[in-house]
Amino acid sequence: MAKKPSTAADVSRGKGDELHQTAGAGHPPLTTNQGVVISDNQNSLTVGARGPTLLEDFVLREKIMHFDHERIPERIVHARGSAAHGFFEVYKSLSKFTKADFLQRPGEKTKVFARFSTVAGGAGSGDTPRDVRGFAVKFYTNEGNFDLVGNNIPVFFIQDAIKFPDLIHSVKMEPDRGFPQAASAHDTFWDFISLMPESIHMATWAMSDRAIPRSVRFMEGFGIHTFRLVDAKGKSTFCKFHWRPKQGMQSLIWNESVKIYGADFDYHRRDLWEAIERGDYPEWELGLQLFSEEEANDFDFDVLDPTKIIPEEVVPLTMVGRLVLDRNPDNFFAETEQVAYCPANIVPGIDFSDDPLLQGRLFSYLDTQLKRLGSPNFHEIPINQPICPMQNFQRDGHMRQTVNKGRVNYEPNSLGADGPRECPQRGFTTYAAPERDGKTRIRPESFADHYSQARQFYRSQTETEQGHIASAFTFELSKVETPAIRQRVVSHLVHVDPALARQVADGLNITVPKPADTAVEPIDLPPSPPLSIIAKAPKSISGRTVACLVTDDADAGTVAALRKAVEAEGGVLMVIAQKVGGPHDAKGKLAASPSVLFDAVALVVTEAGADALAKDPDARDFVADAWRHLKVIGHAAGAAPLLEAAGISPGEDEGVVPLGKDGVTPFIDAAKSLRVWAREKRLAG
Ligand code: HDE
Repeated sequence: MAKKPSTAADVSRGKGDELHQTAGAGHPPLTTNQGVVISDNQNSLTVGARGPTLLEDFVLREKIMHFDHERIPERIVHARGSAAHGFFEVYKSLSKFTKADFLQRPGEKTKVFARFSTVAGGAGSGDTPRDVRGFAVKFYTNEGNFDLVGNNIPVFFIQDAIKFPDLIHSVKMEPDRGFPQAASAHDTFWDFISLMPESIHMATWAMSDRAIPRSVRFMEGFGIHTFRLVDAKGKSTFCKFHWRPKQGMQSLIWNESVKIYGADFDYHRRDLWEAIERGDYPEWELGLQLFSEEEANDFDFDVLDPTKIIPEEVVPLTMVGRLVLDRNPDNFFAETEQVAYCPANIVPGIDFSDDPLLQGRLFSYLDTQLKRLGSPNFHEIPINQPICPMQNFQRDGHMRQTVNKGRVNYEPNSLGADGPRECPQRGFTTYAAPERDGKTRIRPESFADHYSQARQFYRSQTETEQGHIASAFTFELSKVETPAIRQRVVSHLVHVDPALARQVADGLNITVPKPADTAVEPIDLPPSPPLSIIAKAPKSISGRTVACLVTDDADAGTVAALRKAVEAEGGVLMVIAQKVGGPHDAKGKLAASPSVLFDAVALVVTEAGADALAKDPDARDFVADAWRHLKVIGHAAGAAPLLEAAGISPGEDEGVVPLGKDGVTPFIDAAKSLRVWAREKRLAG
């Protein structure tokens, strides 16, 4: 029998291994990329000990060459991101709506890789600026990869893909000065927004607390565009995708997010990583809004317009499955950086709509991967490979990994008897939507109402959230230097809500300008409570972190009781002291663990300890920030001097809770509210 020829991989792992003596203590030998064992990884090859370095040092040259090319171009948008592996489990068969195979059998799990990102900042920017967040999920189905590449806000700034480069140019750092990084609070962004009334709806969302999430675990996700589901008979149903976090939604307070930017640049990345490491797997439910073309025709907005939502009161969500993230990446670059999402990656049973923003995206993502990953073979990178069989006659190109065998690399052919062939029954067929009109460059009339849904969003918020939107507009516009831009933005806000416009104008010390011209008069739509974060806030500390500030002489029993109670609720307790270690095994050093990093704080200190801490500015900031950021503060009886040093009296409001005769339960119960919103009004004076 003829011997099977060895592959390149066989050879490298074969005989050579015997020659590669291990480097001692069980370590395999260090080698070059050609497999040559390296004898010295500390010194270059030189002429004598103090002489010049030799060009023939292939070990040095290979290592430096590889290092020089370690960076690839970062994503032009969504450059900063964090990701995790997991699975999607479908609850019930969706065969009534789609033939997509992974949605047919209840309980079936499909592997996924999800990446969350900011939009504007570079790859090295921080996690907490005010920004939209990307929410991209790659489903490795047995019919190919399906990518749902969405955001945490259900609408977008623009209606047509042709405006995307303009939008992104305007929000990124200004081209002459190279700042600000990762911030929309500057002239070019607001100049663009003020001249694009279609962006006002999304701008109102971006100024809401949705744009400063507490972590990616606590945000919703949306596919934004209308898609189609197509069943086995070819019937199409329109569909919008929603992700709902099981952890509940939670956002930061603006001042807190500013401080976290300094205290922990990687706040969201760390949070996702640590939650998965400790087995607290984040989970989202997938909800679908399903509706027919006839229903769509009856809505008072166009479902192809990506600046519009469909309120849940109009089309409720059907929950169809869950996404669980249960494994961190093994290698950030190989997986998180090299993953290539693409809205054009769909599987039979899912199809596009004519949303002009979606249509433009179908071109962009494939194109950008060529630049970013440098080769048309990026589908061969493990994180991008489908798990189902994949074969065609595409060949060659930069860094081709597959060793295709045989002489047939074309189709039709008669020489490759077992080669792949097209498959009319199983293959992807595009839904045959009737195309109606001639070629044109025109914005449909049905896309013309830019304000009614912005008003609906604003009026669906609690008073607290409305206040945050007004403050965010005021903050951002105060950073704008050109008065005419401020005026123009406020002239749009008059249509959103006159009171909002008044508040922002007052904050900017200008008079309310006359309303912007409109193509269509906005109308009053009924408020939609699910658009508010606070209205559907969870009452839970599950997945949250409680800080316990101690001094060495603190009561160990109280610390233990706190730990037990927090953990029983699914939370994490972090002990903090002026020095790490010590009698309470503190994991956080006070100066490096400001209260902005935690969801609630407990001051377990004696009176003498509190007296000492009251003299420490870090301790005073710790308490004062917790107070300012509306956190629940639990305190032992002895903590009074520390509270007072931070300007708070024990029992000052319902969020300052004694850890006393009733034990720790009242504190835990109060902490479940996550914020004492009523305090915000009192703080405003
Ligand atoms: Fe993207 N977008 N986008 N986008 N987008 C990219 O693709 C683009 C849009 C979104 O974690 C790029 O691989 C155009 C809407 C996410 O890797 C690029 C338009 C939504 C991610 C691109 C849009 C998104 C991207 C850059 C207007 C929400 C990160 C790198 C027509 C539904 C995916 C890359 C990840 C990334 C183009 C608008 C979401 C340049 C042209 C709307 C979550 O191809």
